[in-house]
Amino acid sequence: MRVVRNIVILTGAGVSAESGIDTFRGGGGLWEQHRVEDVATPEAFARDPDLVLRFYDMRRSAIQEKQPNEAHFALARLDREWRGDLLIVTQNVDDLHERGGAGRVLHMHGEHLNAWCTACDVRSRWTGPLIDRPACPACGERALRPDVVWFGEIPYRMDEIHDALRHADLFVSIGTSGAVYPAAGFVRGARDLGAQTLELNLEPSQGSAWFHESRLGPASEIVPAWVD
Ligand code: BJW
Repeated sequence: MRVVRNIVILTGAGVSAESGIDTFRGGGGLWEQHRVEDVATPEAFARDPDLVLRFYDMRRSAIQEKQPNEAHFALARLDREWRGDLLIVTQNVDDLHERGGAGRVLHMHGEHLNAWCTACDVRSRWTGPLIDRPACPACGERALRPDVVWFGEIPYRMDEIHDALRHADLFVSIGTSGAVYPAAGFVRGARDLGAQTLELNLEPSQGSAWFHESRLGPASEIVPAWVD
């Protein structure tokens, strides 16, 4: 087995579940209350922007009251102490990795606390509601949308992610169902290139068979146990 120097960690909604942020799939998941097609596609936004903006305003306001949990803190410790390359690629749009103290974080599905101006293409920090159509701080147009990646859109910074995966000795997936591509395909790519692969999740994910090892349990317990 090769020596581990470079680590890529993929996180999903399960890492924030114990902070009180709903996951997407499964019992009680967000998609049980809202059809994906109604709220998380560019077509939905074009058809009913008020519905989509209200959905994201509600979630943006809720995450600001949530706190990082032991899984976020453990990953931040690893980030601080690991001397090799390390990248936390998160599918989450919350900021709990950063508030937990992690620095090397890449948000491939965007961030709730950013708005994207479709008129001038500038992204700005945005913590308030978008339903009232506020003006873009850069160009003044009322064309802000949540800076998140919807189905059918291309996730962010894919070149950087692929580059990190190419050099990874260890790929760890935490709290994600493996239902959404391209993130669901990272394990196969990393493994084909020789990385060891580890899954930490409450239950086996859809891609479980691709991992060399799976450890099951709540993230707040199994992530610190793995890190420490
Ligand atoms: C715990 C726990 C605890 C609970 N402790 N664990 C190939 C095949 C088929 C389809 C496609 C394909 N490639 C692309 C597609 C289309 C599509 C897709 O994947 N569809 C599938 C449904 C099949 N993908 C796309 O459209 C993507 N774009 C794309 O592919 O562009 C083409 C392209 C890519 C690359 C280069 C060039 C071109 C875009 C996908 C965008 C996803 N957007 C969302 C919404 C973001 C904004 C928002 O928040 O509203 O992202 S959807 C939603 O799913 C969100 C999440 O990031 C994402 C993943 O969900 P996640 O994190 O896995 O959550 P859950 O709920 O599914 O799972 C939670 C897990 O945690 C579970 O396993 C629990 O057991 C566990 N858990 N509590 C530990 N306490």
